[in-house]
Amino acid sequence: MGTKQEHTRIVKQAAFSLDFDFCGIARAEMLDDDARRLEKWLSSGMQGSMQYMENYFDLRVDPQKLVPGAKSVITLLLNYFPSQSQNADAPKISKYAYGRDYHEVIKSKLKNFLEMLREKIGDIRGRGFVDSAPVLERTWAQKSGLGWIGKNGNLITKKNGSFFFIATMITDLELQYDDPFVKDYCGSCTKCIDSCPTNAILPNKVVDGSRCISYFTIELKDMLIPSQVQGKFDNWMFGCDVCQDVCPWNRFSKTTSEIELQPIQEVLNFSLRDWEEVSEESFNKIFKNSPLKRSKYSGIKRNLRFLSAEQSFQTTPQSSNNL
Ligand code: B12
Ligand code: SF4
Ligand code: SF4
Repeated sequence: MGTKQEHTRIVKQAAFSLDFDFCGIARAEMLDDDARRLEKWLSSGMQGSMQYMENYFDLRVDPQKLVPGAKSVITLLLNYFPSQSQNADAPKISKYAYGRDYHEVIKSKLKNFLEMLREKIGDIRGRGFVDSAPVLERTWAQKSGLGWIGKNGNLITKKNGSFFFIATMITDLELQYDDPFVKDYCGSCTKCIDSCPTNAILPNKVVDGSRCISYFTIELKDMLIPSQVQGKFDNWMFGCDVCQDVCPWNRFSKTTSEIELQPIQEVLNFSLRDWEEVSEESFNKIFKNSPLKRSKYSGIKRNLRFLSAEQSFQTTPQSSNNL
């Protein structure tokens, strides 16, 4: 077996031994088409107040600028589809946030991944990323053959749908590259576009981040959510899963076996009243390692106020808007 082949086998074996569900590899190269798409997205203001999306444009579209000498981008997927659901009357939380913060879970796996590769292959250079770095993770997943970008903007696997986190490792190791996933299995379906409560899904797989409920409930730091979206949140308090819940490919989701991602009991059991009454001290204690800490107590309270105003809005609808 050639060295490249042998190294590729080691990489994939290490990924599966750490319980990643899928692993694909792409050549580390400049992303020209994505640079154009990203530029258009930014110039249309679709990042809203997520200013970090405007930073490091050059690094975001060129892995060799992010990791000098980079040859390969390894993409790893981790399934987070939970086995249980929330209390039915509770304000809704996106499934990705049921368990422990995935940044922590995946960072520790990436550290072990690199150690395993160094042990078996030698002194390679590698940097692991999940979410917070200037890396176009969905693009790399598609380029590594793991799935296609759906009309809802998410990376969808044909085998198990889209409820996956994406992580990448950029390395100077030369590997065998997987074929990009060229097919698109959305066909004539438009369920996600038709169901998005805030009309954030635009044609050509463009999602306007600044209209997405996930943005309003998690990323927006203002103490007020704009009144234009009042009446549209459908009880989502943290994130939104509508465009994935309606996707026919998510019929094939299977429950995650990752222990760290098992739901925090309060996420499942809290009622609306519990959410309204929880103290800041208890919130910080219960959600210390949860993705909910990104919104902070004040953000969750803001979202609850918005949802409660929304209830009264729905009973007395006012002017319409074009969102
Ligand atoms: C900013 C961000 C957001 C913002 C903006 C969303 C957006 N559309 O960009 C907000 C806060 C709204 C958000 C929401 C969510 N997010 Co988010 N988000 C990110 C982040 C940090 C950057 C995304 C980005 O670069 N956006 C800029 C746009 C232009 O890029 P893009 O959407 O990725 O699109 C690129 C490709 O899809 C490709 N592309 C687009 N069209 C086409 C067409 C073809 C033919 C091809 C080949 C390629 C292609 O080109 C685009 C740019 O070049 C990534 C992590 C990361 N570093 O990548 C996570 C990430 C995309 N989010 C993730 C998740 C889970 C979510 C939510 C589901 C969370 C939730 N339940 O509330 C929602 C889903 C909303 C949606 N429908 O997109 C996951 C996606 C997993 C997956 N299976 O796809 C990621 C990868 C985080 C992770 N590490 O797991 N998110
Ligand atoms: S996450 Fe919700 S608001 Fe955002 S694009 Fe999907 S359906 Fe629309
Ligand atoms: S709901 Fe339909 S159009 Fe949207 S991503 Fe899924 S298959 Fe594609």
